[in-house]
Amino acid sequence: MKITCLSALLATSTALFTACNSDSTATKQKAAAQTASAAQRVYVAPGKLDDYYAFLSGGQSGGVFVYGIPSCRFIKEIAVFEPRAGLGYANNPGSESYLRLKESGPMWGDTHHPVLSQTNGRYDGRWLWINDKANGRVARISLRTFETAVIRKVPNIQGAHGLDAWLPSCKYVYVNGELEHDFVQNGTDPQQYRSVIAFLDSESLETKFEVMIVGNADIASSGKDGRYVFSTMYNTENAVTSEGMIERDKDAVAAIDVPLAEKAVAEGKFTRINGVPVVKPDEVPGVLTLIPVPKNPHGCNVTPDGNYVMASGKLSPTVTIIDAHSLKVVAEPEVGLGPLHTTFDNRGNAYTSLFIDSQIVKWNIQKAIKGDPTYIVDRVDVHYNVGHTKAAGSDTSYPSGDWLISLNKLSKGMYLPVGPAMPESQELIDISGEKMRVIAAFPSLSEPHDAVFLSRQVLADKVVQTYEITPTATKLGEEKLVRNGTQVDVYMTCIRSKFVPEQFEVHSGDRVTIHLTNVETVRDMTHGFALAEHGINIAVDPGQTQVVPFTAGAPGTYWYYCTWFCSALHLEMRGRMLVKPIGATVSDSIAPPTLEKTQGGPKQDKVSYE
Ligand code: CUK
Ligand code: CUA
Ligand code: CA
Repeated sequence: MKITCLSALLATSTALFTACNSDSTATKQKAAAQTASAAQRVYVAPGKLDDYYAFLSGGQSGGVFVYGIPSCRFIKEIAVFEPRAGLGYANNPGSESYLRLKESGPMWGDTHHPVLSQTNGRYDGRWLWINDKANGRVARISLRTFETAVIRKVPNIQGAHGLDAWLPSCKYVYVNGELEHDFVQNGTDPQQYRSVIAFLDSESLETKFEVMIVGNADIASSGKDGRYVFSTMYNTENAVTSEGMIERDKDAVAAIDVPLAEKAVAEGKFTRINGVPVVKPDEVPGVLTLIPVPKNPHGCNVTPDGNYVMASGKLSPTVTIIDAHSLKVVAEPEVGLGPLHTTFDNRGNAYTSLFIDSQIVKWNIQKAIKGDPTYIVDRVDVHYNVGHTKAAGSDTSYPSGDWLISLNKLSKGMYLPVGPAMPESQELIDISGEKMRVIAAFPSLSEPHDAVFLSRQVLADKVVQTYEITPTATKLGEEKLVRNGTQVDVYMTCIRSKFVPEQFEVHSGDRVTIHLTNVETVRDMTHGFALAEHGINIAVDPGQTQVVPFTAGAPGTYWYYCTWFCSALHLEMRGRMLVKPIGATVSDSIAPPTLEKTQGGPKQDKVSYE
């Protein structure tokens, strides 16, 4: 009845409204007021900026989605593991982004865990790391440009799942190998399967060392004091079937003593496997501690003060609270069915996502530790089957305690039906008060697993207006064609509303490379370059140079044109590649044709308007 009333108020449908008459006017007014104030909470007027950038992993989309919070407006997709013509990313063989992605593995990915860089316990707005679970890769995105800067395959890892930065320094990012495999012995004997937790230089993403584990590592969260990092393990059985993986009553949270691992590497106590120093815990006592927790835990989250690790029970209706320094279990409060991930505010509360109950439960950490039965503060229904949940700043030492996002796996009837597959759904929850309040829901492409929020103040002045001009950029007035046998390099510029050159000549079968620099100096003036019949379409942002190699096709005229609507003369922003038969005379000149030729023919004497 409550829902019907709400729809009646929104839709002002007489029929529905009549159906609600049993409810009091006061209830209706209250509902209307709540709806109105919820709308106000998320309303960001056109031209006004949101308070937060929310980075949502794109799951099978292979990238990262940027949303404005609280408006829930979709702002941008950052392409990482999958090409995007519209973003000028990795779709053109030969471009830097293409080569970087290609070199690291397949041209697609499965992104789960976005992680922001920190300095002194706060987000610093430098970098965002993201994993590719499917192909064992990690990428670093520069937040100056919101572009992928580095992608690396991590040796000895299948299923790069949990990801976090080692705090407080962010010297390493570490990534969990979720899928045990045979990199040690190279066979198919499951007894020999192992996995690793890999420590990567946080800037270059080069793997510095790994710690071997028996079983797997799922979700990651770093301690805050430069000592331990934590990972949940659901397959301590080292089993290869679903039944086998739930055999034991207990699994574990793994704690790795990072300074001790570093020391072992420095002292040569490791085995080099596929080029990487791998530390084996039985050779370095203390490097790995397994803390028993109820079977098959999932989320792993360290509290903002760095004192506790929360292992969310998944199969157990509990969250295990572990002292992050002594590694002892201090409490195991029941929270509800299917606890997956836990996040924090700035007032000592934890918020745990309950997959089976489709709820977020808010509970007080100290009360739970002290055994005070009133530790549950509030519950709120979400729609439906929540996976990750994240409160603003929860991974830092200074959470802000205002907003929480619930990343729901199913949206069922929440949006217009668009076929059997429905969009993913996120809900924005106001956590500033004692009671949580679901304020808004917004759909997204498949499928965000996790999210992080960054305050606008941190980033606003760090994002650059244009790309830095590279040494290899083509400068305005220095455009040229360089022919070397069948290799032809065309150094081209573009600026509203012209390519220079607007024509060049090659032979059929020539290897042509266009070095195209967008010489615009103002933000947002992106141009495109699509070349007919040659399978090429790229975007070039202000200051950026894109390199476009291809083989010239059959003799003929091929237009290239700008694909981004940039000016009133956008349609006129085009030029010709003139392909001559092999052996024919070609000109190296890129000068525009004489006026006479410019006009082409046959000419129309006049244009008739009848
Ligand atoms: S996770 Cu990757 S399976 Cu709970 Cu972070 Cu979704
Ligand atoms: Cu340049 Cu359209
Ligand atoms: Ca298990």
